[in-house]
Amino acid sequence: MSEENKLILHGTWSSPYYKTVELALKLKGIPFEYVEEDLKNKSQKILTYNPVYKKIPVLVHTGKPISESLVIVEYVDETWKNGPPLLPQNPYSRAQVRFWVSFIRDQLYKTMFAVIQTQGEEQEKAVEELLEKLGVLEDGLKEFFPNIGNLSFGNGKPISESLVIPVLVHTGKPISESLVIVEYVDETWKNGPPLLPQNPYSRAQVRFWVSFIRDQLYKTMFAVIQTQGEEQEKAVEELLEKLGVLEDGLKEFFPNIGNLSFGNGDMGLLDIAMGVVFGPYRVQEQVAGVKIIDPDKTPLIFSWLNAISKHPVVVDSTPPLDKMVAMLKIFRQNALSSSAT
Ligand SMILES: N[C@@H](CCC(=O)N[C@@H](CS)C(=O)NCC(=O)O)C(=O)O
Repeated sequence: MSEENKLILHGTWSSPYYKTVELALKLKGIPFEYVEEDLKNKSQKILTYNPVYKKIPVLVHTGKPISESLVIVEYVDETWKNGPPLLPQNPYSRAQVRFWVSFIRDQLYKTMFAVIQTQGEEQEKAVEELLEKLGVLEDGLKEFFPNIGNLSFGNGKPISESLVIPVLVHTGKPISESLVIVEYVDETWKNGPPLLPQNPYSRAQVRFWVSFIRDQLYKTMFAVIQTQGEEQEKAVEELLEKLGVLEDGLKEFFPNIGNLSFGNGDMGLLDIAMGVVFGPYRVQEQVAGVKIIDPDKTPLIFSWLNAISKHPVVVDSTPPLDKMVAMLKIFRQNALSSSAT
């Protein structure tokens, strides 16, 4: 392998997330160098390559690191077009694969671990929950992958997702999960402006930061609105810390985000993910009675949110301010009174 095409995978043999990437690379026939990491004593490389989560797997391609197993798999599929595809070509089938992969990861993994980590009555409950979720998966497979007994492409060829194992209705076919829908829209309508960049590494960065915003920021923002006193102070502190992590990531990967994530005034998936929760941050600050977006501490995020709020599509679809304030006040009040009882 030439130096500039060097591919290094950092992992731990027992990790399902590492296995996801290992299988994807092997199925595509891509040679790589493997570095086993000791998670109890993480190497400096992991801390540098994945400063946000400090987790494996990390794939390093031509010196550039990519984190998060499913982001890596999509990157691999988009970069090496020669080997067998890891996702089907048809946008609707791709949406189904992404939907069920996220169901497996968000619902099944956790419940499976709960079964292993418990005993007695607690374990019985976990088993019941797992069986119920497996039933949901079984029904989904019956509908969307009836030939999965012959793997998910139905042709006997293994692909990684079969191993790792709002609703949009288009031509009568439903698609669920907001981020799955956005990728479907981008792949189906090619005429309008793209929602993801074309370059696979930039796409991986967008997917990584979208999942950070969704998994880390949304929850903490809601915690700020739903709490008060000391509990709220803690939530604000956590949110500011996470916004700092995002600010650093933006500085490195999207330095022109003050002019939106494409850098040219166009909005894409990353701007949508941030805009839907943090777009009305002034309303949230007013209702929660705290300051969240500080132009001194997080100047890029501040200018980014301003650009999002001025985009004509956003201006057109933003509800009246007083309506948002009233709705959020009720939301906060309900949360505070239910936590008081
Ligand atoms: N969402 C991540 C999860 C990765 C993950 O949880 N990795 C674990 C090993 S299984 C890890 O590195 N843990 C170290 C830590 O939490 O400090 C992915 O899909 O890659």
